[in-house]
Amino acid sequence: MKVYLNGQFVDSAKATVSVFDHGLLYGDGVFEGIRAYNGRVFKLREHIRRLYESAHTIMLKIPHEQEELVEIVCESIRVNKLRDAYIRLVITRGVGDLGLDPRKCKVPTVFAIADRIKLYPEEIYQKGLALITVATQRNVPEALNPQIKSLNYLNNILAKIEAVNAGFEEALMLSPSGYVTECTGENVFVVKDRQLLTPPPYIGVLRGITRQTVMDLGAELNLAVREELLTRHDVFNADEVFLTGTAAEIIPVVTIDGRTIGTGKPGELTRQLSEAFHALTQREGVSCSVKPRR
Ligand code: PXG
Repeated sequence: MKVYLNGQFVDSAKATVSVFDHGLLYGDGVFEGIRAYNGRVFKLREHIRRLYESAHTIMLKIPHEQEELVEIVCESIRVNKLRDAYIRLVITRGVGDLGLDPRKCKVPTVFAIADRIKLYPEEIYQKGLALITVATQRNVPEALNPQIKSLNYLNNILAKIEAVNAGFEEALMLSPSGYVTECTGENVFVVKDRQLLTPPPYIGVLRGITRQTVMDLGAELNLAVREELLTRHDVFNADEVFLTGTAAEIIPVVTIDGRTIGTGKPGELTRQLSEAFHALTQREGVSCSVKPRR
């Protein structure tokens, strides 16, 4: 496998960064997880735009134009001859010294890894997932805004560890006031009386690209789509609950904290949205078979 690293494609074994890189020392950097279907990169420009927004907030200047990053992502799937792929695009503050001052880091580190997509077990799509709420609250936007897709994922990892310790695969994270936020790497949706509801970004969630895609698809299915504050009571009593994310796509949820959601089986609207989502991933996206026009 070839990895893009600071201007060139290198063998994966040689794709290494310095121990003085502040991405490693402090989690000072931003990233995107992107997916290609059948040779086309899904929502690529949306991912690149979000990467620039994350970088802008942390005052990290990406040393490329947006279209150059589009080309780097495309080239990374082309050189590895991948058609269905997962691409991790990362920009760190770069090499500095043993102090967190970002001014010491003169050159950002840029890399892109394109690998085969690791699919979730088919069973969770068929049977649905059991969630547990955890004691670790989602980061508050006033401290570290979850809209910044930063390299600092310990908040999510702590929640994941709690879920796994309790024998569950995924954690539902709450805000300090007890509102539903998101899972460790997925956004949360509720279906209730043909309304499609998801928590608003200000409560502390990533503006997921799959989330936005599903909101658009919900509107096309004539659902009333809204961002709304949700409590545990709301999710326990939903008709359907599902999760969205680039890696996960759409995962039905069938129990939360021991409460059965709806019929206890993946819901009909969840199924319709998944079908519409898969159809979209097959027909949309930036084609990487030829070099895109500048
Ligand atoms: N919330 C959080 C905290 C995330 O990290 C999402 C929601 C979903 O956003 P998108 O834009 O993907 O719909 C994410 C995304 C991984 C992995 O390797 C994680 C994500 C995406 C892709 C891969 O675990 N998180």
